[in-house]
Amino acid sequence: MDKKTFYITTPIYYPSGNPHIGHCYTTVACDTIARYKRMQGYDVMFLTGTDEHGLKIEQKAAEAGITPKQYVDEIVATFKKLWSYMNISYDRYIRTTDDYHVEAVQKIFKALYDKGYIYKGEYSGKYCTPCESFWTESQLDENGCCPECHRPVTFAREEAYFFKMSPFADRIEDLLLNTDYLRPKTRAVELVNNFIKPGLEDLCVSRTTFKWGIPVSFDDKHVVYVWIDALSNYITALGYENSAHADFEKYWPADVHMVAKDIMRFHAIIWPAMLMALDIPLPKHLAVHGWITMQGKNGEGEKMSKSLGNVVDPFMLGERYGVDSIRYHIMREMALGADSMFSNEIMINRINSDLANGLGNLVSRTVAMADKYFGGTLPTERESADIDEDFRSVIAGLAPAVDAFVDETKLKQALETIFEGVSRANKYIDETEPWKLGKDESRRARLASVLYNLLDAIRVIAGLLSPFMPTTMPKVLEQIGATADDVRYENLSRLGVLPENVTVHKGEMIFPRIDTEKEIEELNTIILKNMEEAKAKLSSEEKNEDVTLEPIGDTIKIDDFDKCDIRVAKVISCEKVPKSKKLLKFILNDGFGERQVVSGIAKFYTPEELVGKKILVIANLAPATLAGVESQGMIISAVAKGADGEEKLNLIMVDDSIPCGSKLC
Ligand code: ME8
Repeated sequence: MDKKTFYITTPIYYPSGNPHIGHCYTTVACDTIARYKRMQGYDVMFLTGTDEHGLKIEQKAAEAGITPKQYVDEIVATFKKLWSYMNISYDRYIRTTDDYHVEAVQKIFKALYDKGYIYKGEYSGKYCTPCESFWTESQLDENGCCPECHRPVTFAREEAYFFKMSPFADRIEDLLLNTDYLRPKTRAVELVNNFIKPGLEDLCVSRTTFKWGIPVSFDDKHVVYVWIDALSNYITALGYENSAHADFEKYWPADVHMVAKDIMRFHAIIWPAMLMALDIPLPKHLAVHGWITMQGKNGEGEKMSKSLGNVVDPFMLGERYGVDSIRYHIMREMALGADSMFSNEIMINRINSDLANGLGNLVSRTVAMADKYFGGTLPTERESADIDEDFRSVIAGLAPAVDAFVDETKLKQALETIFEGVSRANKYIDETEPWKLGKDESRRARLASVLYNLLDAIRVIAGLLSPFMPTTMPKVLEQIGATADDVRYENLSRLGVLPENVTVHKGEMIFPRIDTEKEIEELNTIILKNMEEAKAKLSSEEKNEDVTLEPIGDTIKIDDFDKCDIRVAKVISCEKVPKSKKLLKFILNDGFGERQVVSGIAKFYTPEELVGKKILVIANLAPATLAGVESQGMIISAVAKGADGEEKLNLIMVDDSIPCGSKLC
C-alpha cells in the first residue's frame, strides 16, 4: 500500500533583509510537524522558500546599486544558511524567480483570464506622481493635495487587470464558518464581517508602475500582482502547470499552510478564491499564529521586524544556548492565534526550568544512579510496586495526547504534555527514593525496577521530543542505551521496550544550567548593540525616532475641557469604508448602546487588530458624514511627525478592566 502523504508549507519569505527570529517561528513549527509526521510513517513534503518580486525589492536593489536578482540571491543564501543551522528539514525550497514558477504563474494568470475571472479595467482618479498612488476625492488632504506627501495631484487613468472575487463569496464564507479550515476558528467571524459581508471587492492583480515581477504573458506592460505570484507557489512547487516537478497529484491538497496573522486574509480569502476559480481542491487547514514580539518602548509587545530595529540574531542565540534550546523556546511560547513576547529572561528561565532542571536533571540523575548502583547495566531481577502503575500509565498516555495536539497544530500544548511526563518522572524519583534503596542490598530488585521504569520513560519522552529537538534527543537516547528501533513511533506508546539488562552510557550534561543574571546582562548588551547597528543601517524614511512635536496650544479653562465628553468604548466591529483608503468604520459599545464612528486611520491599523479593543471616543461631537458614512463622534489618537515628515499615529487604548462608558476627567 502507498504511504499516506502529508504536505505542509511555511509562507515564502520576502528576502528584503536578513532573516530574524520571527522568521524562525513559522519555519521551526512546520519543521517539527514535518518531522513528527515522518516519524509516524507519512510520506512528507515540507515546502518553504522565498517571495522575490515586488517594488520593495526593486528599490532596495537600486539603493544597493545591484540588480534585483543579485540582491535576492545574496539574502536567499542567508535564509538557507539559517535553515540549515536551525536543522530545518525542508524537502523543497521554492524561489519565485525560478523559471518553472514564472512559467506556471503566467499560465495560471492566463487561465483565470480565459475563464473570465480576470478582466482588464482601469484605475482612475487623482494621481500623485512622486508617490505613484491613486487617491479618491475624499482621501485628499484639506488642500486637495496628496495625503501622503501633500504635493499637487493630477487626474490620471491607469489600466490594470482585476480578479472577480464575488462569485466565490458564499463558498468562502462557508469554508470559514462551517469547516475546520481556519485555525483558530475564532478569527472566522471577523474575516467574514470585515471582508465578505460588505461585498467581496474585485482585486487589482497587475501593476504597470514597476518592472520587477512576472510579466503578464499576453500583455507584458503589466506584471502580476505579488500575492497572485506568491500564493501560487504552494502548487507550482509541486509541478502545477510546469514540468520541473511531478508531485501535484501526490501531495495536493495541502494538509497545513502555516502563517502568521498579518497574512491571514490573503490565505483565508484570496487563496481559496484563486483555487476555486481554477477548479482546484482547497487545502485542508490554515493554521494562523500570532507574532513573536519584543518589548517595545511603551512596554507593549511590538512585532519583531527589521524596521523596528528590534531583531534578535538567531545565530547568536544558537551559539550561546544551542539550537535546540531556541527551537524549544519558540515552540513552547507559541500559541495559535495569540502573540508571544520574546524576552531573554523568559527564554533563559525556560531553558533552566524545563530543560536543565526538568529534563536534563531527570536524565543525568537516572543515568548516574544506574552507573553508581549497577555499574551501568541493570540486572534482570525485578520487584514491582503499586506506585509504578500510576507512573507507567501517565507515560503510556503521552504519545496519543501529543499526536492529537500535533494534528491540531498546537505545539505548545504538545510540549506541555511531554513535560508533564518529565515532572511525573521526577516526582516518581522522589516517591521511590532510589538512593535509599541503593543502600539496602535486599532491595536491589526493587531498585532495578525503579531505574528501568525511569529509563523506559525517558525513552518515550526523548522519542516524542525528537521532532522538536532533533540534535539533543539522540544524545539523550545514547545515554540511556536506547536504539533507533526502541524509539520507532509504534514503540512510543508501549512500555517495557528497552531490554531488561539495558546499559547506560554516562555522558556530558545535555542542558547545562545558565547563570541567569550574568547571562541576561551580557545578552542585553549584545542585543542593544545589534539594535543600534540595525537602526544605524535603516534608511532615513524607516527610522522610528526623532519625532517632530506640535507646539503646545493656547491655555484653556477647565470648563472648556469639561465640554468635551470623552468616554471609554469597546470596538464591536471594524471594517474598511468602501472606496476609501483612509477610513475605517467602527461600531462601538459606549456603555449606553451602539455607536457608529468613522476614523481616518486605515493607514495605521487593519480592522481585525482593533476588534475587541477598548478605546476613547469624543461622544458629544456633532455627527458628521465622511465618504457618505455617518460618524457619531471621534476616536482619540496620539499623533506626531517623524523626522521624515511622515505622520506617526497610535490609537489610545485603555485597559480592558475599565467599563465601557467610563468618562475621562
Ligand atoms: O508576508 N513573528 O513574507 P514575510 C512571527 N512574502 N512570525 C513572523 C514574524 C514575527 N515577528 N515576522 C515574520 C510575506 N514572521 C509574504 C508571504 S506567502 C504566499 C507570501 C513570519 O517575509 C510569519 O509567518 O513578510 C509571517 O506570516 C511571515 O513570516 C511573513 O513573512
